[in-house]
Amino acid sequence: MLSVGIIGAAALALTGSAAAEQERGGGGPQIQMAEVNGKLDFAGPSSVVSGQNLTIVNNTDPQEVGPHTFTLVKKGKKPYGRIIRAHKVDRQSGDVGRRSVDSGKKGWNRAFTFKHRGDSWFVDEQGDSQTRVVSAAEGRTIRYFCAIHPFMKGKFNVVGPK
Ligand SMILES: [Cu+2]
Repeated sequence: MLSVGIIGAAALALTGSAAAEQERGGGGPQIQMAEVNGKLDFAGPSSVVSGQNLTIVNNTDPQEVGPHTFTLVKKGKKPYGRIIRAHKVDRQSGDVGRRSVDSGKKGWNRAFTFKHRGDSWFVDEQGDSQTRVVSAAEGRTIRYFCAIHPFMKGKFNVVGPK
């Protein structure tokens, strides 16, 4: 899926931001929005412990690549209309009225579907981050994508404490 070069660069990006996170007294897993070898993608862990804080970080330049969302979804067709409405996007100006959408239990747990709202975060600043607890139960698979660059996507398994 990813070349060795991409993994290496992503690991470097993760190392740098992990250090910054530790300076802020944070820690915990992160998912980066990154541009690696000229390609936008998410870089994050394949599993996260239920109840742990998960931070999403934008490491790209919005002037060059535009904003992103980190939006929980399911497989298949994506409910763009519902995502756009949940973020209160003004269709004329493109302004985003609500950056953070937290549905269901507080924290990362609920995917957007054609029936209901899910969890999502909109970001248009480089270096900006958002932390929420992973409130999804152990055994779930969380899938996410960027509603602005739908080829940006990833998933992680929610696991129990070791
Ligand atoms: Cu994006």
